[in-house]
Amino acid sequence: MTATEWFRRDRFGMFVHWGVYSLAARHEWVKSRERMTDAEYQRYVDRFDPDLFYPREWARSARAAGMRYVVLTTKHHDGFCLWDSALTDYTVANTPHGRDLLAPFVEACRDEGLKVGFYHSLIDWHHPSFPIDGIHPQRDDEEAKAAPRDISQYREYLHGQVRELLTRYGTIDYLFFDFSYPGTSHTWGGKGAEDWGAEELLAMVRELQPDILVNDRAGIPGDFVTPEQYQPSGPMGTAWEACQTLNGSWGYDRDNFDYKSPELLVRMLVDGVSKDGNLLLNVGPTGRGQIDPEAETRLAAIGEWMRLHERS
Ligand code: FUL
Repeated sequence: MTATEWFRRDRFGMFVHWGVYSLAARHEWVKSRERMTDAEYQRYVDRFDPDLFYPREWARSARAAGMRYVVLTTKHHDGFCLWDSALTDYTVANTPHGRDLLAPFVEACRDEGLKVGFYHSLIDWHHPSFPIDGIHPQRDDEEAKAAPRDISQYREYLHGQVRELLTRYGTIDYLFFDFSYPGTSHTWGGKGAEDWGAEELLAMVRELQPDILVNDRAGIPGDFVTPEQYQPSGPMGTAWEACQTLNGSWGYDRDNFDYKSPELLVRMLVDGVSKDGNLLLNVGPTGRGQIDPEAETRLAAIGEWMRLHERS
């Protein structure tokens, strides 16, 4: 079975947005939204100690909901890494938790028979060479803006980190690069694919993981496209996967109770499948590592619907 075949057969995956922003508990963009400096944001890094991180429970919840793959944020826009990268100190190794989070995640998924996906942000609000654009937390800091920033140094870092991710954890089935929409991430006048070195990056990815599926957000075509928070009106002429939130936020957002109903979530899944697409449904575990009850309830309800309607 080719990679695209499993993807089209499996149809339903779990997206997991999890990082130090989960401790802030008010959206994964909190650093940008509140224009925090690195020093201000450090309070979350210094307190990151997820004592309720049981990836087997995530995997079991995914499996029971009828999901067949799980995609975890290795690094979101804040630049914080969930693995002990040799290329930066800005990692989980330098938190009270002190150890890699990806290995237990990957192992738990495999044990539950789930395919393993990594999300990796192309944007990086911590790396000193990443340009300060209109969404960067330091966008009002004239001194920071005046300092020279050489995107080629960041590009090297990006490639090196992706190499680490694809060589340390065995087979990785899926990679979601995020993101490069002109006019948003590129308000510094960047060139998208060229900035990321997308052609070389993708060639390296395919060399290291020949069967991997890669999305299209590095600015060049990939294996599937990723409509975000909307359902396309029909088949897209290529493999596609809508990514959807439970409550409008990807990262844990404690005071946001604007949840979609289980009925709506099932409809989204059916809608996507009827149009030859997938659904990647997001959960945002708490800073302690737990999928909160609001999310669990919805996953369980979807699982119940699956159980009632499956044919074997
Ligand atoms: C977006 C990001 O900016 C969001 O935070 C989230 O990760 C979503 C899946 O992609 O472009």
